[in-house]
Amino acid sequence: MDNHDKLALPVGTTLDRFIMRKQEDFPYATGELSQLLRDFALASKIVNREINRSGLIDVAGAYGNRNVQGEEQQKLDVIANIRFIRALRNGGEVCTIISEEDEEMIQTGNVQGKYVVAIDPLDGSSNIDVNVSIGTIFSIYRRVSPTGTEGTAQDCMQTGTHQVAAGYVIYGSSTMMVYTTGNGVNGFTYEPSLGEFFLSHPNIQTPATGSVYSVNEGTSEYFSEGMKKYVAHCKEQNYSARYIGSLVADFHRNLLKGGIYMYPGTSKVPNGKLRLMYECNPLAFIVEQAGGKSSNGHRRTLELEPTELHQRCPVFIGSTEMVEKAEEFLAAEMKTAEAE
Ligand code: AHM
Ligand code: MG
Repeated sequence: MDNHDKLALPVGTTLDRFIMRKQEDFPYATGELSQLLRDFALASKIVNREINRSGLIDVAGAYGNRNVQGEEQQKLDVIANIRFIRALRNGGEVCTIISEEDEEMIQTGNVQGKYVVAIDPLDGSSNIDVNVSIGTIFSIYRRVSPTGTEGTAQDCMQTGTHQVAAGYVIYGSSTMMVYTTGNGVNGFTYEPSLGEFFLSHPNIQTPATGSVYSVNEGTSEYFSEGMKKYVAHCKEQNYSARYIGSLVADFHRNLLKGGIYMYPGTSKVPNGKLRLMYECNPLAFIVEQAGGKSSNGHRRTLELEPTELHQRCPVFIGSTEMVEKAEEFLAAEMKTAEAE
């Protein structure tokens, strides 16, 4: 680096430029997926701003509980849902959206749109009030129904292996967007003063093993025998327990450092809590692209057959060796049950 360069360090690659470069790798790409990813980035910047201001809105009621249009202030998860849906509707590439916040499919009116999106607009939203990291999770599929018509349930309930892209935004000590289009995982950090995401974590590879396990042990009374034994194994290995209770934050930490996140089925909630379409599949796609693994304890998450928009499924996700170990404990439990 010469003296002139040292005076002003380069800022690096913006998300926009990165998406554009990637598109050039596909000679027949029309740019619609690239545009869609940019729509997500734009909406997430707006949501980031709203999250950062949320403390202020509560304190002393500086903004009151009505906005300038006289509408009542909504909870942030509702606001985030509106922001993402609006951005995707305006973008024009998406015919149908399914959202954790909406019971039914949302038709955007863009019948020519080639894509459908599944989104959890603000995951871990109970953590907003206490300043803990939260996130947005999204997943993109190519529609299977013909263009020119509204998207169908079949479009929205494809197995995870059909995802074209998936990503998340973590609103943490810094805001980051991490995504894959099936060709590795890249992470971008938001620089608020410039209003841009910059490539900060190229080609993320998750460690094959780690020393962190993340599970809500407060519910261990309801764990199966195999699950109890696996958690005991984690303790024997001197793993650290780390559970923020905000999936994106727990997942992101384990992705970078190695570890396993688990939301098992229990006697209280047999299918766990997390949603296949909005939470498990997108993160499973990302973790696999980073060299990790995700399963429901017995089967690969991405191959689970969706039967309902909001279906829940147990999830064991993270470093490959740790997920495989958990599966071993659960398989042993099944064998014992069969023998009895
Ligand atoms: P949400 O979609 O209602 O926000 O719930 C999902 C969240 C995850 O972020 C988190 O990992 C999990 O719920 C925590 O659940 P629990 O409190 O049962 O451990
Ligand atoms: Mg959620």
